[in-house]
Amino acid sequence: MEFLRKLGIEGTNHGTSTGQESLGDGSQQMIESATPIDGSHIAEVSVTTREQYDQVVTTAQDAFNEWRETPAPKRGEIVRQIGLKLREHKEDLGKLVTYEMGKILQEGLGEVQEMIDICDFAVGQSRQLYGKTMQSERPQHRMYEQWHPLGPTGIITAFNFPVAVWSWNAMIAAVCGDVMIWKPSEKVPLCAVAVQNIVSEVLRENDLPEGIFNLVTGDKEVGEWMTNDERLPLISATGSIRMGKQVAQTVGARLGKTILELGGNNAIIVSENADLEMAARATVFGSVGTCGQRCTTTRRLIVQDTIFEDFKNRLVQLYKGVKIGNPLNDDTLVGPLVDGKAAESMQQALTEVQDSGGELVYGGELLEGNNLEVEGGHYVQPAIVVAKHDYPIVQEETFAPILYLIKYSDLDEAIAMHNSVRQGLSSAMFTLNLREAETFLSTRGSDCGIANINVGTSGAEIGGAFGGEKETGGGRESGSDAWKAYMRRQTNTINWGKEMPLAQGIEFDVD
Ligand code: UN1
Repeated sequence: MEFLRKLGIEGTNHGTSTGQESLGDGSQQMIESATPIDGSHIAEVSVTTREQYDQVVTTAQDAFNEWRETPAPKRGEIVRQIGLKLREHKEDLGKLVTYEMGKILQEGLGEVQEMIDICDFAVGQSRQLYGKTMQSERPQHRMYEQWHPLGPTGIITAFNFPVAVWSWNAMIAAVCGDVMIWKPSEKVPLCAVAVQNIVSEVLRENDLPEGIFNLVTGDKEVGEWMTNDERLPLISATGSIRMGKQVAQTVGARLGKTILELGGNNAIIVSENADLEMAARATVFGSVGTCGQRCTTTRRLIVQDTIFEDFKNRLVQLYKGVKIGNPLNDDTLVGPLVDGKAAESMQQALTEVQDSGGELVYGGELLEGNNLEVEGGHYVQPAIVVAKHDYPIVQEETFAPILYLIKYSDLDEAIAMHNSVRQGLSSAMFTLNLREAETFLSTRGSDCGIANINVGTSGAEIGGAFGGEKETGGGRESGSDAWKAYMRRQTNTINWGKEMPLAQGIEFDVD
């Protein structure tokens, strides 16, 4: 396929950026990448061995010595060039994201746009790594803080955003002067190989060491090499809460730093004072977009009792119009789930919620081979279930398009239900009432990292800090001052006088 060729993807690909082995002689373990669209084979990627991993880290350490001495705005210039190259490859890379992960083409392209946006942001950031100047209590002393790069940074990403989440981390960390070691999800290794090809080309064109951006490929074991590795001062990991807890413990045990972006269980509160048309549209994008596989997916809808029936019917109407099928087709809004396991956990969740007393009001069917023009993928009908907020399954993040509808009568009750889950990523309220809106955003309102009014839970812009509280892990990535997590802070005090006064007025005379 032409787009694969243009991204440098071959039948067999190197999954490790350095120490490249000869492929195809059977000595190297391979991962097969198949498309969720119809299950057909795309290409293979080699798995990183322990020896290759160590070589990658050494290469990264060497590159770090050069990169950290490069002025930050010059590092920004490299990121600018990466942004330009991503623009050139937007169509092809967007298509590969769709092909390998299964999200619709609009979203595949959107994901590459998110990479381009963060590049632009990071270029500006490269001239704004500000430290503060403080007033010293001692005469003729100057006090300030400065920020230094941390070192080789491990980036572990999930299948659902195969390229964008890496770029939030990597582009910011790059201008901060760090070098990167990326382990993508083994479900989408080709997207990572394609991105690696793009950044390597920019590095070569600028005579910079290729060890600035590194790639390793494999399963959990490779991730564990990284989390245990004292040579990596920072691990940024995106994925499940279970995975995040392991990462936090392992990295914490060696007192390393983490940025964790884990599960969400995002809700929208829809008040009787909302513009219901807007609320319904935002809900549909948030709940069925990416086939319910975003960490920001709308999973719970907390609707005021006075409009509950009306709003439920509106949603069912809209859901009926959602075209499910091949994500490469222009009119498709929902593509396949990533694999059979995802389809299974969706079915399990639906059984469980109905056992608890929930009422399935729409969807939930597996569509394999059923009225679809493609076969071999795991296509599902997004589901709407009327539920109670305390059903055990409603507390869980099921990575599939299931929307739980929950009734409320007053706002305090709605907020209490909203905040009753263990996750705390994204949240929203639809209302045109100022008091309600401000209550939702106040200290007794949403406990999430992201809280919106009349904007849904998913589809955040890169300019804000992205991440969440509680079991979502507390990390922040992409915009605002998220850059600080990729650097170490140093407080400097300089005495330019002729006396040696001590702080706190302490007298300590030695004569
Ligand atoms: C994720 O699902 O891990 O806010 C990231 C959003 C996207 C990013 C989602 N910009 O939905």
